[in-house]
Amino acid sequence: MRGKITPFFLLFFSVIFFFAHPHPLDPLTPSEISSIRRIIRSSPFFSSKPLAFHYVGLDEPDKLAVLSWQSNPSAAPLPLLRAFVILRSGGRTHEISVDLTNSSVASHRLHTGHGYPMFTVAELAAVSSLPFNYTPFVESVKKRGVELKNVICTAFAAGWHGNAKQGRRVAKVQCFVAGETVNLYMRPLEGITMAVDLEATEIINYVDRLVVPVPAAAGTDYRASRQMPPFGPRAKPVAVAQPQGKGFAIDGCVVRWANWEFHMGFDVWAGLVISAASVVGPGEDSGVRRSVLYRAFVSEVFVPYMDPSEEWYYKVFFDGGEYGLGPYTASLETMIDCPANAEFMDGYYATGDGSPVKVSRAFCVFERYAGDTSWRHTETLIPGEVVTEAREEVSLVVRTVTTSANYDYVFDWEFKTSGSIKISAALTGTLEVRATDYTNADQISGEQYGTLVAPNTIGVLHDHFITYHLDLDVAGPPNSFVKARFRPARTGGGPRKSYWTVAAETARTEADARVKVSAGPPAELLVVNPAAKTKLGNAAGYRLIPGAAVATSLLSDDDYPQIRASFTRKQLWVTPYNKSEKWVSGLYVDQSRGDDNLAAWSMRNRAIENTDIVLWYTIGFRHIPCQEDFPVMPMLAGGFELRPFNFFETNPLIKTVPFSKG
Ligand SMILES: *[C@@H]1O[C@H](CO)[C@@H](O)[C@H](O)[C@H]1NC(C)=O
Ligand SMILES: *[C@@H]1O[C@H](CO)[C@@H](O)[C@H](O)[C@H]1NC(C)=O
Ligand SMILES: [Cu+2]
Repeated sequence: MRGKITPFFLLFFSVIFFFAHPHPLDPLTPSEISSIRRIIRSSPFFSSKPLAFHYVGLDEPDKLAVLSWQSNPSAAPLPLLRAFVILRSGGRTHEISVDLTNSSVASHRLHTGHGYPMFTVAELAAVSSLPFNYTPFVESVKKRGVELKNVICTAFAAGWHGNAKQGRRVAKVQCFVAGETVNLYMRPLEGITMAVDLEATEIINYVDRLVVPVPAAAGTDYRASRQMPPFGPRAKPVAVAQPQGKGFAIDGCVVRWANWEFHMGFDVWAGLVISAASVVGPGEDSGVRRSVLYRAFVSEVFVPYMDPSEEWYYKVFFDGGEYGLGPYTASLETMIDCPANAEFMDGYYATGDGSPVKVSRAFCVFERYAGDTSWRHTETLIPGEVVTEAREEVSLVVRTVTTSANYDYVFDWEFKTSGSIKISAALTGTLEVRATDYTNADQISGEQYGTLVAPNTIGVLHDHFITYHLDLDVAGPPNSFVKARFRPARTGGGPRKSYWTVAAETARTEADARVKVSAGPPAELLVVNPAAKTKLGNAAGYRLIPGAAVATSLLSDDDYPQIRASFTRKQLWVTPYNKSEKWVSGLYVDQSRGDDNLAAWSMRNRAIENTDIVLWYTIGFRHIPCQEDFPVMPMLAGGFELRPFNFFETNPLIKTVPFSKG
């Protein structure tokens, strides 16, 4: 917060301005969202037209302006506050920049390229109710011996499968049976495919191709109240205690804890956005706060299913760009999603009609200590004593959960006092299954696209690719990307015949920086600031350490979903910072054609050495469903770590006071 004394005549203005929008990267507030709606509604162009708000978010201020504001918040003026809005009106897509400082439309252009903006929650709900008044569907339900009142329908993105003509905004509607269970995703009404027009709100194509049994409700419910004895396995409760209270403080959207400071924001596309993360060093370096990340968030979650049949081929979902992670962010609960010592923050986004909606408890923040050590050593060679010394591993976790229809994604950002940030995504929730005649694996013949996980139920093969936008600013914006390759070497003679060494290569252009983690000679992936050296002369750096989930796409290059998500061929890409390159799958993902995605931008092969760079890293899970994933799957986590490498002068935890001495 500003500590400066403000002259009286400025007080009124600055207080309003200040409390309304204290940090230039703060997400839009509910009143700002309402103002945006009013400004657009009252502009002459839109005043009398029907329109739908598909994206409303902060138009990020110029990075240099934010950095200069950050270096001296009390002196520099706040960068201009603008919102970026995507509207549909009159069958066209409009991009609008709204200036909130003077309540005006700053720019307005039409999007004429391929693809459409993300769906609104309301339009998906509207088309999901269409089948109930559609006679052929009612007949299909009757034919299957299912009661219409137990049927629940939902809308899915239809994708793009090669048609040259840009048609209308269509989606597919699929229906399920609830009734005696809440686990409707385990009971698909298989064989029925409906295409709907999202803007006319009508069914435009209906096919009932095959009748297979609806899997039974028995055994699908996951509610504790519906389980029958015997119960178990059972663990005794474990509690968290913080006898001296919480160690972090939340000031607006800024979190301060131990040696870390960062900003948390909410965006309708990405959900959680972490900005301006900086850390101070140990001992003599303390007080010197240096940046690590400027802005980082989940840019896309791409989930292609591997069943090419008529009912399933279109199931290649872009949960970020098609639906938005924000509207499906869960309201977190203590002792369910987060421990008892957590604090919560709300998020806001705009509905299709432009009004603000609140996502209560969209994020939680908590300190974690699970009895682990961050370093230890036992020394037995000192005469007369055994020295054992250790420090506790304590971290601060920021968590958000998105439920994309059947799946739940738990996104964690774990900040460690050691300077590391561990970023993880964990999958849980229910599978997407295909109903089948088979009731036993022995009956199965011919090509199957999954595993029999219950009678009449095939868990279909699929991948989850979660791509992070990581604008690292290691000790400042000008960074280089270095691949340190391990090189096996031979000695010329002597007792040892071989060893390994490292050859560091700095990537000069985007093409040098594409990395397939799972292939080729292993390399350390490093971001360094060539101008920021330690006292010993090493360049300050951060390593990106891939974790367990490193799948890349196995779809062929000419397959339409792969054309759209061509960036899933490699885990790591590096681009020069460009404010408009935020969304890895492009700005208009629904029915996109791959002409505005990371792989397309990277074709320009721009210089990336010693400049402001952005890393894009994809966590990839290849998911072969198994019986344990039924009726709800146990959490499966993957991720990566950003870990300091010559960033600090020494182990940053050498001067940390242990709990027992504190
Ligand atoms: C609002 O402010 C912007 C930036 O200063 C300026 O370009 C624009 O002309 C202003 N619009 C109106 C309507 O005053
Ligand atoms: C920034 O990105 C946009 C979208 O990819 C592109 O049109 C523009 O040319 C880029 N600017 C620079 C300087 O590369
Ligand atoms: Cu899965």
